[in-house]
Amino acid sequence: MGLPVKITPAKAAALLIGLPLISLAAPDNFFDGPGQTPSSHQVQIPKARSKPIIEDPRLWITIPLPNNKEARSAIVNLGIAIEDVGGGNVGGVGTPRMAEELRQRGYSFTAMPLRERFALDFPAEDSIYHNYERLDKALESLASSAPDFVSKFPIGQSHEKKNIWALRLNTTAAHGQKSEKPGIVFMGTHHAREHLSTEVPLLLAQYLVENKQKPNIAKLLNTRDIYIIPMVNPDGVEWDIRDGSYHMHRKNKRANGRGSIGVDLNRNYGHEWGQGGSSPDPDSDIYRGPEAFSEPETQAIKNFIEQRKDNIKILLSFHAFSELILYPWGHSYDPIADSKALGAYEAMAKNMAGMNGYTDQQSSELYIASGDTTDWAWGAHNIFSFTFELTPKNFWDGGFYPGAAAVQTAFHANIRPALYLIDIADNPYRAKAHGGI
Ligand code: 0X9
Ligand code: ZN
Repeated sequence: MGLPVKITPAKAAALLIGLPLISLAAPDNFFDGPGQTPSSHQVQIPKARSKPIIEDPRLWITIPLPNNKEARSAIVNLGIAIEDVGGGNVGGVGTPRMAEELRQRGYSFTAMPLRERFALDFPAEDSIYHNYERLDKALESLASSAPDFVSKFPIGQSHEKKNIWALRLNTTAAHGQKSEKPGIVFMGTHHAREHLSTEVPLLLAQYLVENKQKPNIAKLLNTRDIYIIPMVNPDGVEWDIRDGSYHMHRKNKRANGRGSIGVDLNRNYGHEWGQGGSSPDPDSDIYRGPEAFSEPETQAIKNFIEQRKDNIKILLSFHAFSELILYPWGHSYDPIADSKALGAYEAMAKNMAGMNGYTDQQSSELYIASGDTTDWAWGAHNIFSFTFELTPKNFWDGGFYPGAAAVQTAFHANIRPALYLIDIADNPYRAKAHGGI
């Protein structure tokens, strides 16, 4: 759900004073599209440029709202992607047309160009994060450091033909061989700007390889089939960090026409696709795509899971931010129908919350969203599936771009939950809350 840099209270105050907050009293032509407002905080643009600059028409919209899921779902159903909840407001990303829709419906709100709201800093200090090329190398070096049980392979390609890499840790089955062992898959970066969600699964892979001699880790490695896919949306990641600055890009790189870019991969999965909390508008940050699984990236995940559905029992998709542990359903306020499975979900979520301090809840408690990874993995294949919204807890502590220090914080918070899930993948129904497994 955020900010490009660590924002100190002083910086935040300067930001609020220094940037024009556009309210409903703004000039009439404000909602006419991009390029209407002067900016003293433009994105830094290098002089030589091979591609034309694409103006970003999106707005940061702040809406005073009662603190309940129905009120938030009404907002996402206009196509606005909610990114921040708290203090009596929600903040999110929308288009001028969506702001106009809010106005017509009588909402009071403020809106300002996203590029002004977020173009505050540049990521030289964040070089600890992995772009696509560095991730490729890191995975390669892990695989070659332990060829006896680690393999690296592509599960498909993105729109721009980048390989979507997976790492497999299995002590008995070589790459391509089926395994009888219970399987688990960790994923990161469906959403481009959530870079921390690449780092945590990558560090998990490194941790498992480096600690393979420790008895508890050796036991997990010997008895499980572990997959790690740290960057599901490589095109989006590269687009978010183009020009050495952050661009608040969420979606993939599908060319929607008329300069509009991207499908929200976490609205493109095929369980109850096209329902609430997703948008048919290509300009929306929660654009669901023309049909379920229209995108090569979600197709790759679908094929990957379906080839292994006999042994994959658990899925964890890392996102950012808010420090939440979410489980299905996301498309409906109803709980899942199978009460035994619901008990197992709740117990696992509660236990993991006890380890990382995050808040555990059904996904739709946050807001309705249809077409996400976990609804599909559970709905289509009964794979116990979680979304973790990583650190920070809120927008003012860095949002999507919390800085280098957040990498260790997020990893340390989540290594125990990750090991717990690997352990319980043999039978998630043995989960018991409060001190049990
Ligand atoms: O909206 C999303 O896709 C996820 N949040 S994020 O800020 N990373 O974009 C949450 C998906 C969980 N599902 C529901 N809230 N229904
Ligand atoms: Zn996300």
